[in-house]
Amino acid sequence: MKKPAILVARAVFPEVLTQLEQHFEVAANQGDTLWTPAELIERLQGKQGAFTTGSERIDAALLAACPELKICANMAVGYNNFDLAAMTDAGVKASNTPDVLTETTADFGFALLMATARRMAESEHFLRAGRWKSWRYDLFAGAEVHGSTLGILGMGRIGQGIAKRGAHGFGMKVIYHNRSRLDAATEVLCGASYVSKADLLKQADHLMLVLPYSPEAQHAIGATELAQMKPTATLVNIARGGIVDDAALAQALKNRVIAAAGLDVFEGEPALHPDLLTVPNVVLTPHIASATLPTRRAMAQLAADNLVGFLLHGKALTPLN
Ligand code: 8YV
Repeated sequence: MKKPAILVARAVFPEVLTQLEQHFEVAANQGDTLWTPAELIERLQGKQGAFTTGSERIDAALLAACPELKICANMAVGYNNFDLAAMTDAGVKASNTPDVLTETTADFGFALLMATARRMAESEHFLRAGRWKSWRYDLFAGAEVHGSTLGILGMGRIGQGIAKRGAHGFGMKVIYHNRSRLDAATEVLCGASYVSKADLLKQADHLMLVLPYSPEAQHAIGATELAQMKPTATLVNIARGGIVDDAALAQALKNRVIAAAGLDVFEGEPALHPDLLTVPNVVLTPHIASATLPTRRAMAQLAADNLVGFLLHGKALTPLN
């Protein structure tokens, strides 16, 4: 029997590619060329499956132009690159990679919080520039992490992982806001209490954004919200670009409306709002929250398993529709 044809849209671990080749006719992109939407459509012709990442937009126009496509397996837990309704309408299966990146991403959220609160990037730049001349009582004095109040906006798997680290590892008071409140047992497990968004903004010493992107979440944190935060507060975004109004944030950091921010995701990334590069009190990382080799391997494996499961056995492991 002829093997189904798939496209692996970005470079991937060679061993995952080898595995896929056992089951499929694979068109790969190990040179990791970033294709335009038209080039992606061209490469998807005659393909039943696609291994995608956050960089590939799967929308109604693409689906109409690729009638043989049956599944897109995203190597990411977030899927705002998918128009899920259009995929469902077109009868195209969508899958993501939940669970395998939860703890790694929560680790990174905490790392970015600590780097931001304790001014690690800013002080390292100062040191590298040869500006460290002597010890001083307030040199890069930052915000306390242990025992402070950690606010979490979005309380899914990753938010819960961060809450546990804060509550149980750092003795923090953890408050959260989410579309739906957790059950009482999970709140106890996470050491977290539910508050309104207004109280979250007002009370948090450190505010961590971990909500999925949706059009309603666009600029959930803008000038108005930043003005409600403590002037000593830290903001960390490991969720998605667009949830924070980056222009408003750069302005707020410049005017010390809040003390500092740590950002792993950006509006329109990989481009950054130019003002973010001019303020010292922000730690910037290139969307690496899930980037450990074991986790990225597990994500690639799960995306591959979704393709095999669906195209060969009719069932994706972690379907979205
Ligand atoms: C991915 C992510 O690295 O899983 C997600 O939603 O944001 C990251 O873990 C990125 O989306 C690439 O696909």
